[in-house]
This record gives sequence, structure tokens and C-alpha cells, in this order.
Amino acid sequence: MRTDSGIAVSSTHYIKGQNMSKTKKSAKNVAADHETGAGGEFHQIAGATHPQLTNQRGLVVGDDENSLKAGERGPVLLEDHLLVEKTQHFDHERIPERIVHARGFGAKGYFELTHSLEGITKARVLTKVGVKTPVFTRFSTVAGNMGSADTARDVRGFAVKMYTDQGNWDIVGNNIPVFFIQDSIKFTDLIHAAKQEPDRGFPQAQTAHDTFWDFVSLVPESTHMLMWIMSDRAIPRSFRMMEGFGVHTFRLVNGAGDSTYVKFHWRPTLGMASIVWDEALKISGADPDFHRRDLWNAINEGNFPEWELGVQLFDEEFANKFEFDVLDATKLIPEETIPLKIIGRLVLDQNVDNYFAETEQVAFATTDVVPGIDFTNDPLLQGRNLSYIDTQLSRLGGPNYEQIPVNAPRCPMANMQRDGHMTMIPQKGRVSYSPSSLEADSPRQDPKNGFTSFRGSENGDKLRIRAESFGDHFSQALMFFNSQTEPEQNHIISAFIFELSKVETKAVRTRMLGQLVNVSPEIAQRVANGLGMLDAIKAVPAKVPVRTDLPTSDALSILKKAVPGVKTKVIGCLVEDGSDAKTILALKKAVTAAGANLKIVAPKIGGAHASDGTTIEADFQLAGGSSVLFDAVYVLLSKEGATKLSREGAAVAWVHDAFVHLKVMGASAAAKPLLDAAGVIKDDGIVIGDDHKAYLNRASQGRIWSREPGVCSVF
Ligand code: HDE
Repeated sequence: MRTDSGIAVSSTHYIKGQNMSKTKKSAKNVAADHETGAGGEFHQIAGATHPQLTNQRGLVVGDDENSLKAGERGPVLLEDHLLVEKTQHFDHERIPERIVHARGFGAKGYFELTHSLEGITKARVLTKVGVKTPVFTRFSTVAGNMGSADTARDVRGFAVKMYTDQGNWDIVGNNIPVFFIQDSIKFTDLIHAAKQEPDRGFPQAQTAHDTFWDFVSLVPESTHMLMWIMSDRAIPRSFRMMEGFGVHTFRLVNGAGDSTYVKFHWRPTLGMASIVWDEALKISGADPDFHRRDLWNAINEGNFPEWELGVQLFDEEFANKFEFDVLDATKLIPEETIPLKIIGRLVLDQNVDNYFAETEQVAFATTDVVPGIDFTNDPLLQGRNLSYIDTQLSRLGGPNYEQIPVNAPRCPMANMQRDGHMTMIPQKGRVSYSPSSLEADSPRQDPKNGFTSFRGSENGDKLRIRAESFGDHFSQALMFFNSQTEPEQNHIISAFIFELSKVETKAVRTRMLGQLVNVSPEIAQRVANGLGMLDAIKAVPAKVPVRTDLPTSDALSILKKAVPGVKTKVIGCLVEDGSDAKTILALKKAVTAAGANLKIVAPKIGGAHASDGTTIEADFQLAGGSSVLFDAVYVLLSKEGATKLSREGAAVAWVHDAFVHLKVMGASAAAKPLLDAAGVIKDDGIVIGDDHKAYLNRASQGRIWSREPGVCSVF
């Protein structure tokens, strides 16, 4: 802003004489109540105080509607620097998307330590109880391109950047605690196999194609992870309802240099929840932004998602006696073996201001650690330590990407690095080298407080080799499967059937069945049955046979860990002209009191005329508000309304989908014609009448799993 004296005080211009605080207030959420400017070329929002539009250099723009021409209908002049700048900026608006995790969504918040790890680590973020460390978190899918759908079957990235007072610490994790491969040299192959096939450029955002299954069926170490991505963990209901894991074993190091192994876990306070596969497919069309919209809305509504940070701590002695190698990222340590110690909480309470500036430009790296946190020899982690910074150099265009506000540390930063593309911080002084003697205030190393690597002693022959201790590929895959509830196991089988049915090459399907035999002949049999390939089962030889004696772990099941309740869930209510006004009001009151959201779906977006002549405002028009978008549904119709809608395909599909997606359904008694047309069969998840308490009680227990065998094939 230029003051009347002409002194620049900020880069934003305000229309002279208008008050800045008023501008801020009135610019927020003003109804689009336009006053048209002279000639209709531009709009002013009534009552708002608009800042002046400027170009990138701060020049106030007089006309943003017309380019500069020679004559009224003449050619556009090259002299039009405003047009040139605007177009050039637009031409360069995109940067390469991430090679993996391209589709992501971020939010800001804080991490608060509730239990100190004093004595175990010297990291202040893990020892100073009560300190709130600012964070940026980005959730993502892995395989899909930036414009793909949120509900693709995939691992979700769960990356947390903590701006600690000792530098940035990133936990670049996933929502699944294990990974496909053990050695980073196979990462390129894994991702090439999973992403769109290079000759045709499709299919994207899915593993259901030949190259993926060709690769994994030849790489048995991926089997444990396959169980997880075929499970409902790969189709979460919300980012807010999924766990996160650091995956690798890391080290915590105390002031004396002693190390303790650690695995990091994020646990959502809302509990975990997933959608069902047919829903996932349909949500991809109904709302490809399902997960990002959910997070954005929750934060805007003040329902701040929260996770506990849990750690599994163990020493060398445990690592030596544990039945799997703690450096092998395809294995987990059951929580029953080493329980989680809860040490803090992550709260996301702020949406981004600008998607590109923050979510797109945020750069995570496994090497972003602080004193007291260190690496192990996990060969996957070691490879990641190279890859993250390397990828940012091409993605963000040069070595100064750490100066972008979302990446910059919030603690003092001073070093001898200078110059390069897009240098934004003018580091002062003559001295940009070390050692030096010219300046008393040039930065110096600090051996006492600075980062020092854990003094591990390493020696051995130089070998390209996979440790024998990494050799068991099937035992934990079976443990995972056996730890699931029956519906969860059924979903894993159905997911294998779905994915392998999309594989065109029969030999690949056959080989995968052979690998599954190594986990369990019964699993292979069930998948083969669903594929209609029972004759094709032929075991692929396993180097290390499966162990069937591992105890099951309840912590691996979503349903065994589910937290009952409808808080922040969304209930869709279908209405039509004639719906009972009092019932709608009572339902709304009950749903809101339970902490859930009621969304009204009507055949017309203008709403419906209730029984008492009032208008029921609609949130969705029927075709755009399909029932897959809701956690539970209510069909609130008069007899006439239900009869009319029973001839309406979208309404029948709305009710039918809710039923086969195992949702709890409430309905007015008069809605029967529509329920009948949609094939709804009464069970304990169908609550007829006005008992909203009973309805919400049932909804808070989640889906009606007992309905499933009646509405889809279970193999
Ligand atoms: Fe990543 N990974 N990764 N990864 N990864 C990237 O970095 C890589 C792995 C994970 O929201 C890339 O900035 C290698 C495991 C997340 O911005 C890239 C290997 C886990 C994100 C990269 C792995 C992850 C990434 C692409 C095997 C779970 C998104 C863009 C050695 C613990 C972060 C980027 C965000 C992103 C490399 C394996 C999690 C190319 C080489 C295992 C959450 O650097």
C-alpha cells in the first residue's frame, strides 16, 4: 500500500481513503451481490472495499477487460505489457507433478507433546511437554495423476512436516505400516509397473492392470503389502479416519549418544472407517474430490481432525530376538508384541490459503530430521534419503525451494549456501565460506547442540545382496488376513478378484494365484473361484514357507478398532413435495445434537414443498447427491412422493445403493413404495418411523455387515 506520502508499506494497494481492516472483513464471504460497473465490463461487490488490482510489479491496472489495440477493431499491440505479463504468467503456472503421490491435499495445525521421551531422545519436540509445534500435513494417493479421483484403491500418503525450534522434522509416512519392496533399487520398477502403462498412457490411478500384477506376482516380498492394499485400508472413508505410519524403524538418540529403535504411528481419535468398493467406484464419479472436500469442510466447520502420536520403542536385544528383521519394511511389529506408547497429538485446525503455494510446493524429505532422531540401515529408507531432495530439485526448479514459505524452517537459519535460481532470502555479509575470520557474526558449527549422526559401527564386504533375514514373505501376510473380521476378509478376496479380473494376460493371473497358495491354499482357492479359474491353481515355489503359528493381532483390523458414533458423519435425507415438515425439523435437531450433519436431497435444487406449505431447502439435487456421498440415509416421503419417485431411476438407485452399501436407513412409513421399488428388505439396519434416537443409535454402530452376503456374492 502506498500512503498519501507515497511510502510503500506493503505490496497490496488499497483504493485510496478506504480502511484496511474494513477491507479484510468485507472481503470475506461476501455474498456475490454485484454492482455492475459502467459499460458492464467489471463488477464491484456491493459494500465491499476492493484492493486495487496490480500487475506483478505493483502497477495499478486501469483496464483488465480489454487488450491494447491499434484502432477499435485493429490488431493487438506487442506494447501491451499487461497482456504479455498476464499471459506469460499463465503459460508458466504449472510445475511437474510429483512422480508419485501427485494427488494430495494439505492442511495446517500443530503437534503437542503430552508425554516426554526425556532420556530416550534429545529432540526437544519429543521432550518438552505442552509445546505446540506448528505442522503442515499432506495426504495423498500414490499412483494417480494430480487430476485423478480421491477414492482410488491405493495407499494414502500421510506426510507431516513439523517446524520444530531445532529445524524441520518430516515423518513422510503412509496409512499402511508396511511397503511393497525391501530395497530401494526396486522402487522405480514398482512405480513403473503401477502407474499408467507407458505405451498407452492408461489406466491411471489404479493397480488393476497387467503391468502391476505382472511385477508383484514376480516379487513375492510384495505379498504382505498386497493383503493391505486389497483390504479396506486402501479405500478410507476420510483422511480424518485413517491411521498413519512412519513404516521404517528409525532411531531416537539421547544426549549420551545411546540409541533406541522407534516406529511411529498416528492414530485418529475418530477411529478408522472405510467405504465399500462399489461405493468407491461410484464416488469417483459422484465426487472425485470426496476426501479433500471432507477435510476442507470439517476444518472449516471447526471439527478439527486429531491423531494421537504413538511410538513403539525397542532395543537391540529385542531387534535380535524378534522373528523378523526390524530393517525390513515389508514387516511390522504387532502392537500386541510392543504396545504403543502415546506421546502426543496432532491437530489440523487450518485449511491452506492457497493450494499451489502450500500443498503443491510443500517438499517433504526423510532426511529432514532434528538432533535426537536418526536413521537405521533399512535399505528402503536409505534409498529414500537420496530421492526426496533430488526430486524437489526438478519439481520445484532449483536448490532454493527450502526458502518457499511452506518449506522454510521457523527457527533461525544461516549457512554458507548462496545464490541459485529464485534466491529469496538476502543472506547478509562478505563471508560465505568457512573457516573465516572477517566477521564476528558469521555462522559457526555447534558440536554440542548440532546434529551428530548416531555412532553405529559398520563393517563388512561390499555386496549386492538381500539379507537372509528378509526372506520370509508370506507369514505376516497370513497373519494380517487371519487378524481380520469375516467381512474384512471377504473384501480382501473380492478385491483380488476385481483386480485380477482386469488383468488381460491369463498367465499373470495364474502366477498370482500361485503366489497366494504360499500364503494360504484357502485364500488362493477363494480368489480362483471368484475368477472362475479353479483349474489354474499351481503353487509357485516359496523359498521360505509360510508360518501358520503367528498369533493374530486385533490392531490390524479396522472393524475391531472402530470407534462407535456419528460425530462429523453425514446423513443424507431424501425429500420430495409433501414430505412431513415436523419430521424433518425433528430429524435435523436429533442429527445436529449427535454432532452429525444432515444434508437434504431433493429432485429440484430449489427445494421441495413440505406438507405444511413451507419450503425445504435442498443441499443436493437428486442426480448430483447420490447416496454414496453419505454415511447413513433417511427416506422421508409422503405416499404420493414415494410413488412418484419409485418411477424415477435416480431415486430408486439412491435407495438401492444405500441398501447394498450396507447403510443404516431410516424411512417414513409412507416411503414404502420407493423402498419396495429399490428392493429393500427389512433388517435391523432399517428403522421405519419417527424414532430418530433409535435410528441414530443404529447408525452410530456403523454398517450392517450381516446384510452383505444377501446383496453380493461372497467367494
Ligand atoms: Fe516416497 N517418494 N519413496 N515413500 N513418498 C515421494 O517425493 C521414494 C516410500 C511418501 O505429500 C517423492 O516429494 C522412494 C515409502 C509420501 O509431498 C519421491 C521410495 C513411503 C510421499 C519418493 C519411496 C513413502 C512420497 C515424490 C523407496 C511410506 C508424498 C514426490 C525407496 C513410508 C509426500 C516427492 C508429499 C513422495 C521417493 C517409498 C511415502 C520420488 C525412492 C516406503 C507420503 O521422492
